[in-house]
Amino acid sequence: MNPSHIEHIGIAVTSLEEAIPFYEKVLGLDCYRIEEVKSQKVKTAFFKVGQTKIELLEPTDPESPVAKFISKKGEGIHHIAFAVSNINRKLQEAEEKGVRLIDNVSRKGAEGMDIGFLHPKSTFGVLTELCEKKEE
Ligand code: CMX
Repeated sequence: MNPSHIEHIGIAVTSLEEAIPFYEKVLGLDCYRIEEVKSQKVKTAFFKVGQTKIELLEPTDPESPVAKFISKKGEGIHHIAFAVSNINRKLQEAEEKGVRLIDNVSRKGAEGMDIGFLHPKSTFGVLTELCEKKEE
């Protein structure tokens, strides 16, 4: 897999409006982007910490994965995303090694990245995302 770095940590929150001030006013980070990802039924807010980002996730639909996560486990760390190259080959390699995939092929996520998820039941309880930035 050889990820180059942790691209982002996804944190589920019920309200971006309520959560953003903690990251800005207490941690002193800058919210540089807010984006709705319709396919994932979330609104996201991004902060950079070195090479890694914090991605806050607010559900936009009560049936969305993030809404279900919050109602079951409460707000908190939702997933970890690793930056990889050749994402579709990496997803295939994970499957060949016995990992259950959520996405067999990558799809578009926030910031135009290609993303694919590994199932938390195969990854010791941590929803794991692979993501790849396509050159513009
Ligand atoms: N981390 C760890 N475990 C999780 C989890 C998460 N984020 N989300 C769900 N689970 C666990 C549940 O607790 C549950 O465990 P138990 O069976 O032990 O109770 C199990 O997975 C099944 O969960 P569920 O609530 O029944 O939900 P579904 O099976 O319908 O969906 C999952 C689970 C992971 C397949 C789904 O949430 C998914 O496809 N996630 C990937 C997409 C996503 O999360 N997108 C939002 C982020 C988008 C972005 O970054 O842009």
